[in-house]
Amino acid sequence: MIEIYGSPRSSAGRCYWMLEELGVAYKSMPLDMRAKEHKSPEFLKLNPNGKVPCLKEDDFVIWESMAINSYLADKHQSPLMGESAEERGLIAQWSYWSQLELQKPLIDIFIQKVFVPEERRDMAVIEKAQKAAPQLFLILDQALANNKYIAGDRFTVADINVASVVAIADEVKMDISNYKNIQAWLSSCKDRPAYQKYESLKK
Ligand SMILES: N[C@@H](CCC(=O)N[C@@H](CS)C(=O)NCC(=O)O)C(=O)O
Repeated sequence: MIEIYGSPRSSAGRCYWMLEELGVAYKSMPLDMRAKEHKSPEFLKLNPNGKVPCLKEDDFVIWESMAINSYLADKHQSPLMGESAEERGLIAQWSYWSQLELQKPLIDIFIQKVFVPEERRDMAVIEKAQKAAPQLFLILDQALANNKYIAGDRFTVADINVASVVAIADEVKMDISNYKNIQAWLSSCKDRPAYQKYESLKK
């Protein structure tokens, strides 16, 4: 049985979405982050980084949310993994890009706004991130001008990965409504029953 550590509200969320897309059985293993269960010796044996998500399936353990998603799609021989070397290349390209480029400014703002008390907030960090984000959203918007989905005309694991990073904009109240192609793509992702199931798990 697949065990997924971390709540659907965390970086594990994209893995819950993936599991729902695949329709496979799994067990949710939420950790009490306030009680630092993610730093417990038992959990550090699974993920030495002390972070969620982490997935355990029998004796196999894997961490890093996007690697987990690729593993799941591959293991279950899902077309979401990509059907050609080119499609798989683009899926990797956009997944890496979303974590290494787009997520950085969004998380910088998130940390300042959610974890740093107002009087200690570093406005320079927020301003730098707010300046960097539009260029990145423009790159994504332009890519979606000709493609219905991230890697072409089919929904793939790249859409799960990238949409879950784009969703951070909402959490930090960044207005991205003027990126029309992103909005159209997001709404087709959100129409998916698996996405709706995953959203319901957050409640
Ligand atoms: N790159 C990792 C990031 C994981 C991550 O930062 N998870 C956060 C929760 S959203 C966490 O566990 N933080 C606890 C900590 O850093 O101590 C992934 O995508 O899996």
